Amino acid sequence: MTKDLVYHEHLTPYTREELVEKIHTQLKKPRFEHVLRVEQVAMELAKENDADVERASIAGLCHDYAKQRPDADFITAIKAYHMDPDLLNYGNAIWHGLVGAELVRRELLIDDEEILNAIRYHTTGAPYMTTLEQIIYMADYIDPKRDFDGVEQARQLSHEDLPKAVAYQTKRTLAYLIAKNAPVYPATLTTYNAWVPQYSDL
Ligand code: DGI
Ligand code: FE
Ligand code: FE
Repeated sequence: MTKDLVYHEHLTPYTREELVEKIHTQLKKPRFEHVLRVEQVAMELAKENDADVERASIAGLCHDYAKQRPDADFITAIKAYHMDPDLLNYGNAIWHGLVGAELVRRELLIDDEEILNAIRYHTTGAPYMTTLEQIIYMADYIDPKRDFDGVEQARQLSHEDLPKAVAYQTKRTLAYLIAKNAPVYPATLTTYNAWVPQYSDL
Protein backbone atom coordinates (compact mmCIF):
# COMPACT_ATOMS: atom_id res chain seq x y z
CA MET A 1 0.00 0.00 0.00
CA THR A 2 1.17 3.52 -0.78
CA LYS A 3 0.64 4.49 2.86
CA ASP A 4 3.41 2.24 4.14
CA LEU A 5 6.04 3.17 1.57
CA VAL A 6 9.51 3.59 3.05
CA TYR A 7 11.65 5.28 0.48
CA HIS A 8 15.22 4.31 -0.28
CA GLU A 9 17.43 6.37 1.97
CA HIS A 10 19.38 7.92 -0.90
CA LEU A 11 16.14 9.60 -2.06
CA THR A 12 14.92 11.05 1.24
CA PRO A 13 15.38 10.30 4.94
CA TYR A 14 11.60 10.30 5.40
CA THR A 15 8.89 7.69 5.04
CA ARG A 16 6.00 8.55 2.77
CA GLU A 17 3.85 9.23 5.83
CA GLU A 18 6.36 11.76 7.16
CA LEU A 19 6.69 13.45 3.79
CA VAL A 20 2.90 13.67 3.41
CA GLU A 21 2.70 15.26 6.87
CA LYS A 22 5.29 17.91 5.95
CA ILE A 23 3.51 18.71 2.70
CA HIS A 24 0.20 18.86 4.54
CA THR A 25 1.49 21.77 6.66
CA GLN A 26 2.29 23.77 3.49
CA LEU A 27 -0.89 23.36 1.49
CA LYS A 28 -4.58 24.07 1.91
CA LYS A 29 -6.95 21.14 1.47
CA PRO A 30 -7.77 21.38 -2.28
CA ARG A 31 -4.11 21.75 -3.22
CA PHE A 32 -3.07 18.98 -0.83
CA GLU A 33 -5.63 16.66 -2.37
CA HIS A 34 -4.37 17.61 -5.85
CA VAL A 35 -0.84 16.48 -4.96
CA LEU A 36 -2.13 13.15 -3.62
CA ARG A 37 -3.97 12.56 -6.91
CA VAL A 38 -0.94 13.57 -8.95
CA GLU A 39 1.15 11.11 -6.93
CA GLN A 40 -1.25 8.27 -7.78
CA VAL A 41 -1.35 9.12 -11.49
CA ALA A 42 2.45 9.49 -11.54
CA MET A 43 2.90 6.05 -9.95
CA GLU A 44 0.56 4.53 -12.54
CA LEU A 45 2.46 6.16 -15.41
CA ALA A 46 5.74 5.03 -13.84
CA LYS A 47 4.57 1.41 -13.86
CA GLU A 48 3.43 1.70 -17.47
CA ASN A 49 6.73 3.21 -18.58
CA ASP A 50 9.19 1.21 -16.45
CA ALA A 51 10.17 4.28 -14.47
CA ASP A 52 11.00 4.36 -10.75
CA VAL A 53 7.72 4.25 -8.80
CA GLU A 54 9.35 5.62 -5.62
CA ARG A 55 10.71 8.65 -7.41
CA ALA A 56 7.30 9.12 -9.06
CA SER A 57 5.64 9.08 -5.64
CA ILE A 58 8.08 11.55 -4.10
CA ALA A 59 8.07 13.93 -7.05
CA GLY A 60 4.27 13.75 -7.33
CA LEU A 61 3.87 14.60 -3.66
CA CYS A 62 6.44 17.41 -3.72
CA HIS A 63 5.78 19.03 -7.11
CA ASP A 64 3.59 21.85 -5.70
CA TYR A 65 5.26 22.00 -2.26
CA ALA A 66 6.02 25.72 -2.66
CA LYS A 67 2.82 26.72 -4.47
CA GLN A 68 1.34 28.59 -1.50
CA ARG A 69 4.48 30.36 -0.32
CA PRO A 70 4.48 34.16 -0.30
CA ASP A 71 6.22 35.90 -3.21
CA ALA A 72 8.82 37.25 -0.78
CA ASP A 73 10.09 33.71 -0.05
CA PHE A 74 10.74 33.14 -3.75
CA ILE A 75 12.38 36.53 -4.26
CA THR A 76 14.67 35.87 -1.30
CA ALA A 77 15.52 32.39 -2.64
CA ILE A 78 16.24 33.64 -6.20
CA LYS A 79 18.74 36.12 -4.76
CA ALA A 80 20.22 33.86 -2.04
CA TYR A 81 20.80 30.95 -4.42
CA HIS A 82 22.04 33.18 -7.26
CA MET A 83 19.37 32.02 -9.66
CA ASP A 84 18.71 33.70 -13.04
CA PRO A 85 17.61 37.28 -12.20
CA ASP A 86 15.17 37.14 -15.15
CA LEU A 87 13.03 34.96 -12.87
CA LEU A 88 12.19 38.13 -10.94
CA ASN A 89 10.13 39.28 -13.95
CA TYR A 90 7.69 36.39 -13.47
CA GLY A 91 5.50 35.21 -10.62
CA ASN A 92 4.23 32.27 -8.61
CA ALA A 93 3.21 30.24 -11.68
CA ILE A 94 6.86 30.07 -12.78
CA TRP A 95 8.53 30.25 -9.36
CA HIS A 96 6.75 27.43 -7.53
CA GLY A 97 8.45 24.76 -9.66
CA LEU A 98 11.76 26.29 -10.69
CA VAL A 99 12.50 27.96 -7.37
CA GLY A 100 10.31 25.62 -5.35
CA ALA A 101 12.70 22.74 -6.14
CA GLU A 102 15.42 24.57 -4.17
CA LEU A 103 13.08 24.88 -1.18
CA VAL A 104 12.26 21.17 -1.48
CA ARG A 105 15.97 20.33 -1.52
CA ARG A 106 16.66 22.31 1.61
CA GLU A 107 13.48 21.78 3.59
CA LEU A 108 12.56 18.22 2.66
CA LEU A 109 16.17 17.02 2.36
CA ILE A 110 15.70 15.62 -1.12
CA ASP A 111 18.95 15.53 -3.08
CA ASP A 112 18.03 13.34 -6.00
CA GLU A 113 18.56 15.48 -9.10
CA GLU A 114 15.95 13.66 -11.17
CA ILE A 115 13.25 14.24 -8.55
CA LEU A 116 14.33 17.88 -8.25
CA ASN A 117 14.29 18.30 -12.04
CA ALA A 118 10.82 16.76 -12.22
CA ILE A 119 9.66 19.44 -9.75
CA ARG A 120 11.63 22.18 -11.54
CA TYR A 121 10.21 21.42 -14.96
CA HIS A 122 6.65 20.47 -14.04
CA THR A 123 5.15 23.79 -15.22
CA THR A 124 7.37 24.93 -18.13
CA GLY A 125 8.76 21.61 -19.29
CA ALA A 126 12.30 21.47 -20.64
CA PRO A 127 13.89 20.58 -24.00
CA TYR A 128 15.17 17.31 -22.59
CA MET A 129 13.10 15.50 -19.97
CA THR A 130 13.68 12.01 -18.62
CA THR A 131 10.75 9.60 -18.48
CA LEU A 132 10.17 10.53 -14.83
CA GLU A 133 10.21 14.25 -15.64
CA GLN A 134 7.71 13.67 -18.47
CA ILE A 135 5.55 11.66 -16.09
CA ILE A 136 5.29 14.46 -13.51
CA TYR A 137 4.65 17.05 -16.24
CA MET A 138 1.75 14.93 -17.54
CA ALA A 139 0.41 13.62 -14.20
CA ASP A 140 -0.05 17.21 -13.02
CA TYR A 141 -1.91 18.13 -16.22
CA ILE A 142 -4.24 15.11 -16.19
CA ASP A 143 -5.14 15.15 -12.47
CA PRO A 144 -8.47 13.22 -12.54
CA LYS A 145 -10.27 16.28 -11.11
CA ARG A 146 -9.20 18.59 -13.93
CA ASP A 147 -11.83 19.37 -16.48
CA PHE A 148 -10.89 21.49 -19.47
CA ASP A 149 -11.08 21.24 -23.20
CA GLY A 150 -8.55 18.66 -24.35
CA VAL A 151 -7.93 16.95 -21.02
CA GLU A 152 -9.43 13.65 -22.20
CA GLN A 153 -7.12 13.62 -25.20
CA ALA A 154 -4.21 14.41 -22.88
CA ARG A 155 -5.16 11.49 -20.61
CA GLN A 156 -5.41 9.06 -23.50
CA LEU A 157 -2.10 10.17 -25.01
CA SER A 158 -0.36 10.00 -21.61
CA HIS A 159 -1.11 6.30 -21.39
CA GLU A 160 -0.44 5.56 -25.07
CA ASP A 161 2.52 7.70 -26.03
CA LEU A 162 4.14 9.75 -23.26
CA PRO A 163 6.39 12.00 -25.41
CA LYS A 164 3.48 12.82 -27.69
CA ALA A 165 1.41 13.71 -24.63
CA VAL A 166 4.20 16.07 -23.55
CA ALA A 167 4.06 17.71 -26.97
CA TYR A 168 0.27 17.96 -26.73
CA GLN A 169 0.32 19.69 -23.35
CA THR A 170 3.14 22.01 -24.43
CA LYS A 171 1.25 23.13 -27.51
CA ARG A 172 -2.02 23.62 -25.59
CA THR A 173 -0.39 25.57 -22.78
CA LEU A 174 1.45 27.90 -25.14
CA ALA A 175 -1.73 28.50 -27.15
CA TYR A 176 -3.60 29.21 -23.89
CA LEU A 177 -0.99 31.72 -22.70
CA ILE A 178 -0.94 33.49 -26.06
CA ALA A 179 -4.75 33.64 -26.18
CA LYS A 180 -4.79 35.58 -22.91
CA ASN A 181 -1.76 37.77 -23.67
CA ALA A 182 0.13 36.24 -20.75
CA PRO A 183 3.91 36.58 -20.56
CA VAL A 184 5.60 33.40 -21.77
CA TYR A 185 8.62 32.27 -19.80
CA PRO A 186 11.48 31.60 -22.27
CA ALA A 187 11.83 27.95 -21.15
CA THR A 188 8.22 27.38 -22.19
CA LEU A 189 9.16 28.42 -25.75
CA THR A 190 12.29 26.27 -25.70
CA THR A 191 10.17 23.32 -24.62
CA TYR A 192 7.76 24.00 -27.45
CA ASN A 193 10.56 24.04 -30.05
CA ALA A 194 12.06 20.81 -28.74
CA TRP A 195 8.85 18.79 -28.50
CA VAL A 196 6.13 20.04 -30.82
CA PRO A 197 7.39 20.52 -34.41
CA GLN A 198 8.18 16.80 -34.85
CA TYR A 199 4.45 16.06 -34.86
CA SER A 200 2.15 16.96 -37.74
CA ASP A 201 -1.02 15.65 -36.09
CA LEU A 202 -1.43 17.33 -32.70
O1 DGI B 1 0.51 24.22 -10.13
P1 DGI B 1 -0.63 23.64 -10.92
O2 DGI B 1 -1.82 24.56 -10.94
O3 DGI B 1 -1.01 22.26 -10.48
O4 DGI B 1 -0.15 23.47 -12.45
P2 DGI B 1 1.15 24.06 -13.21
O5 DGI B 1 2.28 24.17 -12.30
O6 DGI B 1 1.36 23.20 -14.42
O7 DGI B 1 0.69 25.44 -13.85
C1 DGI B 1 0.46 26.60 -13.20
C2 DGI B 1 0.09 27.67 -14.24
O8 DGI B 1 1.25 28.11 -14.92
C3 DGI B 1 -0.89 27.28 -15.33
O9 DGI B 1 -2.05 28.10 -15.22
C4 DGI B 1 -0.22 27.62 -16.64
C5 DGI B 1 0.86 28.57 -16.20
N1 DGI B 1 2.03 28.63 -17.08
C6 DGI B 1 2.67 27.60 -17.71
N2 DGI B 1 3.70 28.08 -18.46
C7 DGI B 1 3.71 29.42 -18.29
C8 DGI B 1 2.67 29.77 -17.40
N3 DGI B 1 2.41 31.05 -17.04
C9 DGI B 1 3.19 32.01 -17.56
N4 DGI B 1 2.95 33.28 -17.25
N5 DGI B 1 4.21 31.74 -18.43
C10 DGI B 1 4.52 30.47 -18.82
O10 DGI B 1 5.46 30.28 -19.60
FE1 FE C 1 2.40 23.35 -10.22
FE1 FE D 1 0.22 20.67 -9.66
